[in-house]
Amino acid sequence: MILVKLGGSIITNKQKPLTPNLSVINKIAAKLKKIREPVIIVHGGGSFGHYWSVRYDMHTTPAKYNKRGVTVVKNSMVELNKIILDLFLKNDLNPYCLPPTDFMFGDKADVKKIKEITKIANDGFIPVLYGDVLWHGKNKFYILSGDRIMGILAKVLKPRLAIFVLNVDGVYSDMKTKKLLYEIKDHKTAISEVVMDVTGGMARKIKEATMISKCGIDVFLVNGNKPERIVNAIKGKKFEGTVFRG
Ligand code: IP8
Repeated sequence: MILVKLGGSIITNKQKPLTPNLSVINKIAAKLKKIREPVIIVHGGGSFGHYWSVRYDMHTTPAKYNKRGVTVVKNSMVELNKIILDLFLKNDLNPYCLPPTDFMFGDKADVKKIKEITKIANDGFIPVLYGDVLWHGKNKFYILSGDRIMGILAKVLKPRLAIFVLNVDGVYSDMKTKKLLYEIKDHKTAISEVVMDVTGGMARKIKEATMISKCGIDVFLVNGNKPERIVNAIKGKKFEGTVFRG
């Protein structure tokens, strides 16, 4: 089984609020059709969920956020999720929508429910999960990122490999020359090398990728504008991107 995270930066246009990258989602869906192994998809918020989270100053830390903010973030994620489900359907895939409330209790993962996701994938569906705003208890809410969901799933399900689909080629050691790091084996060195040059988003991905690879799982970071790279990573072919060796 394979875990794939579709980053918000690739499935939406982050410069334009509430704008999906329909052609990219469509091309990725067409490539997923070629995969003969159970796949679980997780997607991010991009110019849908992140746009509203920033407007309402909502973060991953549980707090009493603006109620309207909670509602519009949630609503925007449902909207983006529906766009993805529709394009998967159009490409003859069988998406199975799973909002995080289906497998989380507050900020705790429901391990039984998470194990069920593999069974759904084994039955020929593509479970589609996504980052969202979640109730934490006592009127507090928090943003659960898709990257965090990847870490939670990987720990329980131990997939054959995990892939983060981005809008860049992978992890750059140097943002000026855009020198790509092809393979990261020594995780501590990798993080200290790149963290000063990356955005918060990339730093978070590196953190989750490192954690997942420490469970013995290979983690690939690939550019979704070249969706054949996703297939190459899955089929063990030569590909362009960054691998965190498990
Ligand atoms: O794009 C965030 O998920 P991410 C989801 O994976 C929301 O960080 C609601 C902003």
